[in-house]
Amino acid sequence: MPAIAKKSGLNGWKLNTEAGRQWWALVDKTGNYTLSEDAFKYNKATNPNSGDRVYRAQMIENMVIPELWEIPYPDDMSDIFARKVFQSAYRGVHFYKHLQSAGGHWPGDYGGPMFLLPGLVIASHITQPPLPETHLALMCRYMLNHQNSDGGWGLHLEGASTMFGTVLQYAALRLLGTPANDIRMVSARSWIHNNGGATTVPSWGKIFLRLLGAFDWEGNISLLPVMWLMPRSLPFHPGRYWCHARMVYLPMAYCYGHRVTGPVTPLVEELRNELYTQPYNTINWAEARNACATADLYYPQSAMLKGMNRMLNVYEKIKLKGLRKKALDFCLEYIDAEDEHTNYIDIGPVNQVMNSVCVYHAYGKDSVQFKKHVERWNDYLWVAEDGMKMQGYNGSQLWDTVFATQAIIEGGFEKHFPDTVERAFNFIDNSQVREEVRDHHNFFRHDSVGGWPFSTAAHGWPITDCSAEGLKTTLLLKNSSVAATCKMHDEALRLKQSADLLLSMQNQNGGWASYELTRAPKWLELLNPSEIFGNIMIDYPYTECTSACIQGLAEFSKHYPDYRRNEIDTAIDKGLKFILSQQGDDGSWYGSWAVCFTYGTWFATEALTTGNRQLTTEIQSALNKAAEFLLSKQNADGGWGESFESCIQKRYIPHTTSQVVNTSWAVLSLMAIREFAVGSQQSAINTAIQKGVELIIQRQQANGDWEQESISGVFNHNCMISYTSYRNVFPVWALGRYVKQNKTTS
Ligand code: LAN
Repeated sequence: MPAIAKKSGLNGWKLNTEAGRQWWALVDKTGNYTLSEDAFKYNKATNPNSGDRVYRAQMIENMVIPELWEIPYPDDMSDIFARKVFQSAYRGVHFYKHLQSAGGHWPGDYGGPMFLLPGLVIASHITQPPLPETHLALMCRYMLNHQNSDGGWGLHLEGASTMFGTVLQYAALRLLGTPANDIRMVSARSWIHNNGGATTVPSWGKIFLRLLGAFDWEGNISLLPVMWLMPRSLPFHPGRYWCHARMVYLPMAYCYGHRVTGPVTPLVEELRNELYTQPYNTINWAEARNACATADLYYPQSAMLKGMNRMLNVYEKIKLKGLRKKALDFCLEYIDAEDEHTNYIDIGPVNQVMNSVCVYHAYGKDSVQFKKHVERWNDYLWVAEDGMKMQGYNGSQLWDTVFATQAIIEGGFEKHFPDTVERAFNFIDNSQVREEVRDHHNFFRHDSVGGWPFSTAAHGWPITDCSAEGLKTTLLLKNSSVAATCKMHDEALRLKQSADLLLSMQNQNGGWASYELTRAPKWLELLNPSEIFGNIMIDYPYTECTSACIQGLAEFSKHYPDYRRNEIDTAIDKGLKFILSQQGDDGSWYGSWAVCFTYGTWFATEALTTGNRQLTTEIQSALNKAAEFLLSKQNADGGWGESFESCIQKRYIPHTTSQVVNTSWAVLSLMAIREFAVGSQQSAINTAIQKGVELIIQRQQANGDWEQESISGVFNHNCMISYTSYRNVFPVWALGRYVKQNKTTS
């Protein structure tokens, strides 16, 4: 354990922000900034999710909690319960406003996956610039904090132990100086050995170990760089992959083709000895190639892929050198373009560190490219009471800001917090993509202008639903009491560009995917080599993305009724049909990006009840079924709670306790549906809403915050991810909707 471990407590860490960019620094211990270390206790046994306490403590230090009598509920609100709801929502917004950055966005912990930080530690070992000394202890603390009681680590922080998680944390902890005889390393090693040793680590783990020099090339599947030179019209051309798969397999192919390996230091030699169940030089690497630990196996490699791999590994021995060089030159050109397009942030945490290794290999450690990469490492790091982690993106800035804004204005709270909303609007305004990136079609990018990214303008990859939420929020603000101060410069042009972009991103089947059109058939999933993620090969249409696009376009048409009206109407109708087609027999919708059916159902029902459409009998019956589904899942305490296992197993699996976030989605959804419900269903819905809202209020803390409960985000069915903002935003949104619907009831 580094010597600095004891010295760098959490009380001196402070988040800096600039135009959405976020980075943590240890401020001068002698400065004014001190908080009690006691505030930052983390206990995995109580809750493996940290509560983002370090950032929150920094922001709420001087917060004064409003007394109930100071909260100004509207004069026409005669119903006692509605007043209570109003006060709770008001406190929720009052608390949350303190977390807003000067630039208008809401920073928050976006951790969860456990395979990201080790990737960075390995990259820094290969490229040798030391990670700042102040960081090392906190990184170790994070990894050790998340060790499971059986000695291993999961794919994500709530997951049961996997070979992927365990081998990577083990290697990273050792690289950061944890001795092999540390009791926690000893138990990690026995987990690894008892479960088959590191030869059974899934393919991405093999790639990381190989870069490090602790795995043999023979044991890796070929990532065939020459695929990039094939005709673009081929259905399996990598330019057709989902952009995340495309951008991760690109640097992987570069490293594979160049056999990039870090320095085999004595420590790496030790890892070779420690990670395997037999001596390193006796391992049968060809056999290891297809081995995957049972604990990890979620999406087995298909027979077709295995067959292809066998052939490709033969090709590797006879490959055409000239062609390989040409392919690798293209890979580097594309890596450079991605770096430039995203200001070296890159689309995500995996290709960020992989590209760092590639440019280090191509241009050297003193190159501008490499230095720019290293600077951006900080954008991915986050400090919370569990230590320093690497996040799933460079943040969720835009996403959190559009949701927070909608949550606040739903109940009219912008009247009470105009500055907060104005600052949020400025952030949204500044985050829209205004220019196309260089040579975007050559590098397989869809158009970007008019879109919004998930994080920051500097990252710049537009996403369908982020764009739609950006558009919708901007327009909703025009109808709010802060319209005068939330004016977008060049609004008509920019919002039309946004609508154009959304229209261009709709698939033939009416659904919207995440970043781009679906570019290849579903069978391409048979080439998914990851073993641990589902649905990564192509960009599939999603209920959530489709719902957001429908809502964005519908709002747009209200404000610009003459602009491409027929096309928008058709797009919305096709989108609604797609959503109807996704409803399960039990009336629910599967959610792909959060846990799980309550999330999907909330999105779907928002779209189906979106104004300015005719309520067809089909929609009516879908809404009735959705209500039945939600009613059937309400717990006796009034809440809803869903386990992340729902995402993995694709069937509803209840959590052991109600969750505030699930409850908020369910209640929001029921409130969207209730005006379309009839007879006895309507009164059942009303009771359910009342009980759900009561639970949300009960769970609120005196300062207006809600406790961090279980993890709520997910990607690719199997990996969970934290959305810290959700525990504040969705309760406020649900309470706000209740206020809106009950303003004048008595
Ligand atoms: C995200 C984060 C945002 C999310 C929403 C906008 C919420 C969603 O509605 C659409 C999909 C999207 C953009 C999304 C896709 C997958 C991401 C990028 C992530 C969950 C963040 C991290 C994850 C990424 C794939 C992690 C790296 C792992 C790989 C398998 C490449």
